[in-house]
Amino acid sequence: MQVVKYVFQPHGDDRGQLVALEEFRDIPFRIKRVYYMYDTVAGVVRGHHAHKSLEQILVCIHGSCKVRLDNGREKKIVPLEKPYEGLYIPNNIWREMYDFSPDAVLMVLASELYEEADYIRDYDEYLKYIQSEEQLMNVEEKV
Ligand code: T46
Repeated sequence: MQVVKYVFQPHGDDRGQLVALEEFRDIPFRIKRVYYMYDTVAGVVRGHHAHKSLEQILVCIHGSCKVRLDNGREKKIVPLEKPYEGLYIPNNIWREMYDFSPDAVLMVLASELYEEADYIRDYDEYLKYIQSEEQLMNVEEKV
C-alpha cells in the first residue's frame, strides 16, 4: 500500500511559523469540511471505519498521534507528529487513530460534507465491499 504524506511549506520568519493550505494547490481536492479532535482520552482508539467516497488529509497540528491504515490486504502505521505534515487517506481505506499525546489536536480536511451513509463501520462488511469494488473494476477493465 502506498502511503501519501504531504509536507507543506512552512512560512517561517523570526516571529515563528505559518502554514497555509489551499485547495487544489496544497490539497488535492475541494475542501468542503474541516473538523478536529482534541482532549482525546488516553488509550482511546478512534476511527474503526472506511469511507466509500470521502478523501481526507489528516494534520496533527499539535502534539502527536498514529494512524493505522488498512486496505484489506496490507496494514501500515503512520506517525503524525509535525504540524506541517498531512496524511492523505483516499476512499476505501480502513483507518484507526490512536496513541494520541495529551496535547494532540488532529485536524482533518475533507472532500465532502458529513454523510453517515458514506461510512462503513463494520470490518467484515468493509472486506466484502472492497472485494465487490475490485470485481467491478476488473469487469470495467475487460470491457
Ligand atoms: C474519519 C476520522 C479520521 C459530525 O457531526 N460531523 C462530522 O463532520 C464528524 C467528522 C463527526 N460528527 C459527529 C458524529 C459522531 O457523533 O461526531 C461524532 C464523532 O464522530 P466519529 O465517531 O465518526 O469520529 P472518529 O474520530 O471515529 O472519525 C472521524 C471521522 O468521522 C471520520 O470521517 O475519517 O475521524
